[in-house]
Amino acid sequence: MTRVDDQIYMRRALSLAMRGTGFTSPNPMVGCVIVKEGIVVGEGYHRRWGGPHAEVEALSMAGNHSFGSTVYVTLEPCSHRGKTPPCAPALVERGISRCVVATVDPDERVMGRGLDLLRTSGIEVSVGLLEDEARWLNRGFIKGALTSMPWVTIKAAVGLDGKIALKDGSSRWISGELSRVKAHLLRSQNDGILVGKGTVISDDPSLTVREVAGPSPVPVILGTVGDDRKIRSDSRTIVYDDGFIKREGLKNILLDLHRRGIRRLMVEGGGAVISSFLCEGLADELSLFIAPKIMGEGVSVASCLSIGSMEEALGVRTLSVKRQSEDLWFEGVFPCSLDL
Ligand code: AOF
Ligand code: ZN
Repeated sequence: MTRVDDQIYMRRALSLAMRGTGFTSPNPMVGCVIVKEGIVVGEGYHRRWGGPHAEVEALSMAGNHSFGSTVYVTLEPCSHRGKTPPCAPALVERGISRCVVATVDPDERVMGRGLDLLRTSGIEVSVGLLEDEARWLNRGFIKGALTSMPWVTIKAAVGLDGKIALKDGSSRWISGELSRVKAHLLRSQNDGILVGKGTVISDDPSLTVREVAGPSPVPVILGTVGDDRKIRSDSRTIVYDDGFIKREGLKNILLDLHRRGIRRLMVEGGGAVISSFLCEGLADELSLFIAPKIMGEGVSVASCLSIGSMEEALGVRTLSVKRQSEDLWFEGVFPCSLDL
């Protein structure tokens, strides 16, 4: 049964979870709030991979107030011993009465076992409050658990006529300053950032997060490029050479990136690379900055995608359209994406 205040506390737990953005992967972001007699007695979130889980932080803040309390947690409390002791038994030990969970943990070591343990210990459990928000927040973690591939977001800046570059390849700058800051924020939410060798050769991008605070994702290059490129100065850079791409294909590259701990991957171009992700149905999300400029002849965002008829055009489900100063920012999901 959901109570009136449950939503408020779960929202708080979700906003705590978000503080872990960029630092928890390949673990999920998780937030926890403990409430006793209408008073918040404990709060916590998973701050970084390998660190204490959200519930443990919140329990330690609550002290003895945990007895008889209600616990709000954005992900099912874990039942396994990983790098840290399991949370569900800790909640039982600390005498909580009720546990409100946003969504189950798809990790095969947990998958409902945490909830079972709470229930068999006599704790009232409810699942599904603000579930859509909780699943969306951890879409990389959830897709990873289900498919062993990262969640792929195509990000591009285009003019009004959908071009990502002029005929001669120049693209600096299409979108305005505010959009570029936003793009850096998006980068920091991803564990990896992938570009094709064409982009590395022509633009020499550094692909770092500079405009906002936050970690820089691991650079991933499709194709061989020279050592003089800025991106090569990052020791974490992953390069798939031309032979590997031909032999293994994009899907295996995604499986490999997941093995390396990447749960969210941003694909930043160019047109050929974006087209191949779209062609193979491997893209989940689109984040498009649209600048009020007509660019004329040039490279279109999906330049190598050949569509035979309008019925076959790739539909995108719109999530939001926002204004960023003079630009528009479109966010959507592709039909082949998991239904999160
Ligand atoms: C929770 N609360 O705050 C998190 C959970 O290696 P470990 O010990 O950090 O365990 C990682 C797994 O634990 C991860 O795959 C997911 O199933 C769960 N994460 N669970 O109860 C948390 N971060
Ligand atoms: Zn845990």
